[in-house]
Amino acid sequence: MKVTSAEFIKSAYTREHWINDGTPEIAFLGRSNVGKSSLINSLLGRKGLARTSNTPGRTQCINYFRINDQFYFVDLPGYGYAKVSKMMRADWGVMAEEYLSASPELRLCVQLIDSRHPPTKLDMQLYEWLVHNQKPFVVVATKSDKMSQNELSKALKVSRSAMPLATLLPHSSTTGRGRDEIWSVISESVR
Ligand SMILES: Nc1nc2c(ncn2[C@@H]2O[C@H](COP(=O)(O)OP(=O)(O)OP(=O)(O)O)[C@@H](O)[C@H]2O)c(=O)[nH]1
Ligand SMILES: [Mg+2]
Repeated sequence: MKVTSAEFIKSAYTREHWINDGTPEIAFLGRSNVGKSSLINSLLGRKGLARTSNTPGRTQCINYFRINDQFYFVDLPGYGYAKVSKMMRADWGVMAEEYLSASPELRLCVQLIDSRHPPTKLDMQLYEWLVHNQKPFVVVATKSDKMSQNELSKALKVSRSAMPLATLLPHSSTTGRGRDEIWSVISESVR
């Protein structure tokens, strides 16, 4: 897809601020620091549009980006960051489930996992929730540049067998690997 416009719209901290204007949404979900914001920037070819950081757990709100005046990319907070309180960890599940259930125009969930590791317990919980609730989703294995081709193939095999019902695509925001494949899944979902 050719990105002709990509614009940050807003950060929503509470449910009243979620957008529900009939525009299709693509949501990005994964543990904190897995590379959600980097994937969004890579797909859009805009370096600093979604804020990336070395401090996990930075994004605590839902960020909306309007693409080609056609659909939204929705950057959700990351889960599984050990240093946030137990309370906030429980909140993540509630917020995410609420968002995923309350967004009628949600066309695709992009679940991110770290390509170097097998899916974590929380990754598996999200995957199972998506399958159980019949949400259209694709799994992206991030940071694929951090391994050799051989290591990557082995790691992808492990993740694919843990998530047999998922389409799993490797990506790297440094090399751009996987961008076209991910875009074709996204384009299909908003057609
Ligand atoms: N080498 C490499 N580093 C990456 C890649 N994707 C993300 N990173 C790095 O990983 C760190 C976290 O990336 P973010 O995109 O901020 O992760 P996030 O999931 O948005 O994190 P939160 O918003 O805190 O939940 C940053 O230092 C990125 O530069 C990648 O494909 N390759
Ligand atoms: Mg982020």
